[in-house]
Amino acid sequence: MRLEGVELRWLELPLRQPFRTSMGLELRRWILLLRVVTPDAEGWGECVALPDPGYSAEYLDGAADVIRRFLLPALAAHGDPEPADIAPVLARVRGHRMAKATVEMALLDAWLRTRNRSCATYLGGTRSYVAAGVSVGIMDTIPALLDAVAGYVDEGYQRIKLKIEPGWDVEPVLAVRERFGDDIVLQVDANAAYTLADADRLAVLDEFGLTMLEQPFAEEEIRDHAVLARRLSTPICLDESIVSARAATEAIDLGACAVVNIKPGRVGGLLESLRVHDVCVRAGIPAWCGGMIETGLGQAANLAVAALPGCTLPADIAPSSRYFDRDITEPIRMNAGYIAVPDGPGLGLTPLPEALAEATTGTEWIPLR
Ligand code: OSB
Ligand code: MG
Repeated sequence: MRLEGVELRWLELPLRQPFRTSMGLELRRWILLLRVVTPDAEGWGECVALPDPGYSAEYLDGAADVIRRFLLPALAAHGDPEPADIAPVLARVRGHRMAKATVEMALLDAWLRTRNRSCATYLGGTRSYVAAGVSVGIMDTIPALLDAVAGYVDEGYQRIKLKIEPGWDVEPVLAVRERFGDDIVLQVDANAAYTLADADRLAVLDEFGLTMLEQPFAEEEIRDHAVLARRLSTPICLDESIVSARAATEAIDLGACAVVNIKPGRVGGLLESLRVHDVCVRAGIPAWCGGMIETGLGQAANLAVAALPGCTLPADIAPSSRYFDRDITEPIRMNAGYIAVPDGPGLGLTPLPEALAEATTGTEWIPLR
């Protein structure tokens, strides 16, 4: 695939509701897009890094810097990469997986468009609809949380995920179970806010029939997750810790998780996501596709992952209206709790010029020849 150049594009999109997690409060989403231009097609990538290094070590301006200074020159030096070449060419840069995933997503989109193939079929997706889950931020009060959850249950989401942190864990879960009963599928996500010293507190969550407890401890604390997993009946899911297929294999082998959250950005791209998926299938571990409050572009890529046969649990994929007044693509829609996997060429969605222009705060063109 011949690369003419790429455009970096910065966006700012107000969030419809503030989103608070143990990492902080988000009122708007700053986004970096990468548009790659080839003679035959353009492709789009979305960087999922947040502005601050609170979820993982990566952050938005750092990702832009790595893309500009290290990833693009490596690609340009290689010449005409095919999808399978991208990760090996970028491997001389350590880490920076979200930055690498942005580049791979754009190149893969262009490559697939040239071949008139969809990303979901290319990866091996077997689902045309994906069960949608909602990730509910930390609220100021329990009544505010119950109101929010009531709205999501009415909208038809297939499962509810509550963000938790010390001081906001057992009480909100108890309140949601009391109000909505045992029929709703409920899980919690701590974004690494606890340590093994909190094991007694976390064990109380076993009373509530949660589908999973996601990432209680820090990214590198695999052994502590394994210790907790032996104490709790609630399945442990890892998000931040699963940075690669190799990391997934080791976490599963060590008994640190019984469920895996797959995020293309966190593992360095869609092809590595497929490898993580395959590790889970071989181990008999259910997987699901996580989210990072993406635009329709990022959600289109996530939908391709969520369509894989081993992604058997509801995804953190929600309609555009959950996040933004106006998405930059045709809006992602939910129908009775399900979202259609795009089946058009490439990602199947492209930015709408007017919506894109409205959200854009800056652009930079980088020629590659
Ligand atoms: O841990 O899954 C996470 C958002 C930003 C960073 C980390 C996470 C999240 C979410 C949002 O939970 C899920 C979504 O995109 O709806
Ligand atoms: Mg998570």
